Amino acid sequence: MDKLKNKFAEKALPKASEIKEFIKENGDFVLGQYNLDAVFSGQKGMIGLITETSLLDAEEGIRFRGYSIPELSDKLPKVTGGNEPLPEGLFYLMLTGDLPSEEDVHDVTNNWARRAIVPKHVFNVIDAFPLNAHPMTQFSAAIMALQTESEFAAAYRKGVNKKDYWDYTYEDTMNLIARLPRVAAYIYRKTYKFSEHIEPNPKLDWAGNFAHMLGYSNEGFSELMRLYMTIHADHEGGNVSAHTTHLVGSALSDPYLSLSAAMNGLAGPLHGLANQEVIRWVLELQAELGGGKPSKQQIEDYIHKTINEGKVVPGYGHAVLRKTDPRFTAQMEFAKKHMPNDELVNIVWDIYDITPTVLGTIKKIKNPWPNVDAHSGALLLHYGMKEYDFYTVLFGVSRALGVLASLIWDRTLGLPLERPKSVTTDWLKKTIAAKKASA
Ligand code: CMX
Repeated sequence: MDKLKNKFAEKALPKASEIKEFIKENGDFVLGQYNLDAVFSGQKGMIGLITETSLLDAEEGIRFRGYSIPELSDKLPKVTGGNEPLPEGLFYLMLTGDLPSEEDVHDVTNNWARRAIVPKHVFNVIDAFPLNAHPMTQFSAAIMALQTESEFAAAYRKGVNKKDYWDYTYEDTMNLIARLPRVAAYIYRKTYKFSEHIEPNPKLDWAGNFAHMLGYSNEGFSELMRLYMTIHADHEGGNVSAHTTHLVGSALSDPYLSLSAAMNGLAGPLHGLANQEVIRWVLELQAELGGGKPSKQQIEDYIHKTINEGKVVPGYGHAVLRKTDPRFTAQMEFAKKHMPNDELVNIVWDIYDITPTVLGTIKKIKNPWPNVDAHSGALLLHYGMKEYDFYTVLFGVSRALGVLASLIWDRTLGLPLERPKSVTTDWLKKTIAAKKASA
């Protein structure tokens, strides 16, 4: 058993028994009530999921196992000479609940490097797509192609005992995370760089190696990838990609099937695709004005134009958050350090100055503040990654860390098939009418 698996088993198996006892003792505790509005508003705020890896607060933002992003920046190990947290460390923390030592993080890096070989047929599947296939379509399909390697699916077919599900889910998760950067970089180089592929360098950390395979040798870009892969990894359980992983996994679909499904959700413009939409929106604004830096008035006019055309302002708003997303702030801090004079970054900051006030005047919008996607594209463009259709794939590689760590917990806790009740509007009308009549 590898060291992380051993550590996880030591922590999680007793925890699973403890949680079973906790449910037995408190099963009848009432958590809340919901009304018809809640049902028609996408179940916002209804507690219906257990996710151990992170918890979101509307005002404060995300905490991973109790740690905020600034705390993680301070406490998670870094590469020698680096400033950004290593995503390996965040994965360790999300999985075990403990902060990793430098050595723990090193072990995870080596563990993933050992597992990183991608079978040839996966590359063939990617190569079969036309160049105009969206990178997220290619990414989701490539994860499906990787499913031939699922140890969970193979073990299930052989008749594995339920109590060992977590073990095979762990193996699939580790293999999948190890291989995703290679798969994603392959898609990037195939689609945009004439299929001039770059072999992995197993001596590098996971995110550093990803930057290398994408073809970016600037250390600033590697640092950005470490930060990016850390802050996008998890956002509690109800967001579309996390919930999808959990839902599909609840049918005992293996981690490959679950993650591929999640990536199809992440590819939606109200979720992860917003990161490409932000840059598209800013570039269109610039193009409309004939280039250069728009004035604040021009930005304000463009926001109004967007709203009047019945569209959303990408990168702003959130289903849970009611303040500036700390993931936005973390990227802003990075930009202040590495590229304070970058024109596009400064436009993003001007948009941040103006948009909350404008959106704040529209009553129906619950959160006028920026989310994670409002800033990321400008950072990537600064280092020369101009192919914005690829940005959501970067989000997807990172998101795998959180949702798959959660899936291991799902299988450890023996969480059941998810199956909420649905009703028809007719049923609601009849039920409400009957209740009113009897009152
Ligand atoms: N621009 C314009 N209108 C917006 C808006 C925005 N940025 N944010 C919300 N609204 C509108 C909604 O479209 C909705 O309008 P209708 O009632 O006409 O449908 C209304 O305001 C109420 O929405 P809400 O309750 O404030 O927000 P939701 O919880 O329904 O949706 C989100 C949240 C993120 C989908 C929404 O704010 C949005 O579309 N933002 C832009 C897209 C975006 O940045 N998505 C990325 C989110 C982060 C991520 O997952 O990566």
